[in-house]
Amino acid sequence: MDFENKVTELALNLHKIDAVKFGDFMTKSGIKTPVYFDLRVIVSYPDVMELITELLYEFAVANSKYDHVCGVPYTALPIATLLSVKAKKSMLMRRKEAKSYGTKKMIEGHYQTGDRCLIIEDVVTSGSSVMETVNDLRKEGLKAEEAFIILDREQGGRENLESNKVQMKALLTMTKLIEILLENNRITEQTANEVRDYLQNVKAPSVVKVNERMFLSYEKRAELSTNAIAKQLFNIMAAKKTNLCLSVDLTSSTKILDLIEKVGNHVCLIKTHVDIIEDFSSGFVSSLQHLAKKLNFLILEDRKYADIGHTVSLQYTRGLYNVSDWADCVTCHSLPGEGILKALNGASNTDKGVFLLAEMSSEGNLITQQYTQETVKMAEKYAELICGFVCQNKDTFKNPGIIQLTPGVQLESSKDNLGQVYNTPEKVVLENGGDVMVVGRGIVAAKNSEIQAVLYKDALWKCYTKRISGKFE
Ligand code: 5IU
Repeated sequence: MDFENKVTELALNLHKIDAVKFGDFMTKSGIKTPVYFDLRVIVSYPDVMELITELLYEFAVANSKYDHVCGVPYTALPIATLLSVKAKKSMLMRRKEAKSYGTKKMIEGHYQTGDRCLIIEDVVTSGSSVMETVNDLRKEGLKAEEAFIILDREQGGRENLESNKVQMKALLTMTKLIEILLENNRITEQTANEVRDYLQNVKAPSVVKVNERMFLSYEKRAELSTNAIAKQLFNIMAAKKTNLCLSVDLTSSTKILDLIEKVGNHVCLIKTHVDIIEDFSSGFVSSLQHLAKKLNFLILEDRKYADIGHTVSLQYTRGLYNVSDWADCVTCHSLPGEGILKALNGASNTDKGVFLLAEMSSEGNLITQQYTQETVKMAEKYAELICGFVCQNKDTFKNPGIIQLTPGVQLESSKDNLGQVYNTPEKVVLENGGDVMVVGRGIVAAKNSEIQAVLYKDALWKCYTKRISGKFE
């Protein structure tokens, strides 16, 4: 049987086993539809499974260059399995939920960075399910650029996938399916027309281009910020051409001020831990502020507040350090719940920002994917307060007005002996989506910190310009 005949047989079979139904249905997103697909039933029909496998194999898989196949959970999993066996190629499995204990692996199976992975899916409407799998594979450094699917509903999925650099090939389109069923008298002309009208009129919402912020300039993003400090920081970065934040983890105020005097021109943000300074004084704070004005950078106190709202409001506005008096922004955990944001929100009359901790750079930290997602959600109500997230991944959030502050950066990837993990500028900016990169010991411990700061500044800025040019993949 030739390919066309097999496709016809598949269409007729899908109809026969009720994997495609006509009538009045509601889609997941609440839109009325005259046609409904449920390919989950195919597992009960080995002949149909075999036919699909053969078709996918002949049509696409046999001619592709790839190292693995990966099905979009769940319907496509058994199909991917059959294909993997038929093609004698490895299969990878994507989890829907990350395990909460042990390794936080989303992808099961053995693979190497840079391996190519084909995506297998049953039905594509908007393409968002395919993108979830693609994103998880890409996070692992795998290449996912081709998706082979059984049926394209022709409602915008192909375009959405293409705009995310995924080429889609489908065995059947909705138009073709209707044509076959009509020709073989399985549906009436009226049903066919209803479906055609529906296709003309109803497009799936476009999937937000993954990480639009990855391609937008800092100037543009300043316009999109709802927090005044994020706006300022974006503008400083654009003006000074630097996305480097120096973490001045020194314990003497003179040493800190001396260092900032040398490198302040090359950074957009200075990050402090004032509680490690042995000779802290209000004089130190005024000198720091003076330098910030003179050299045009903002000040982030990396306090990582983590208590109940009431306590945090006292910690922020009172005590020896009186942080709210001088820091443009602070870091804060989401762990205690929203009260902590309420406390920080109400605490100052001047423009302030909060970087909320969504992920950490240290090995074995207990933050789970769900915690990260809930953290991002928690921030939504505080658009005027949140200037960014401290995180490690480009998919943590999408809002381009918000800043991804990423620590754990050195020119070479490495670790320290207390669990800190360092990534290179390329990895952090191009792959992981860092907007402002925090460098501490990479500069502070150098023999000549100014030369080193310039090295970091140039390397990081080069990655950013490459990133917004979109030519990095
Ligand atoms: N920092 C991290 N990782 C994190 C968070 C904060 O390293 O996940 I949240 C802080 C700790 C230190 C600085 O002050 O960023 C990084 O310094 P080094 O580049 O010296 O490791």
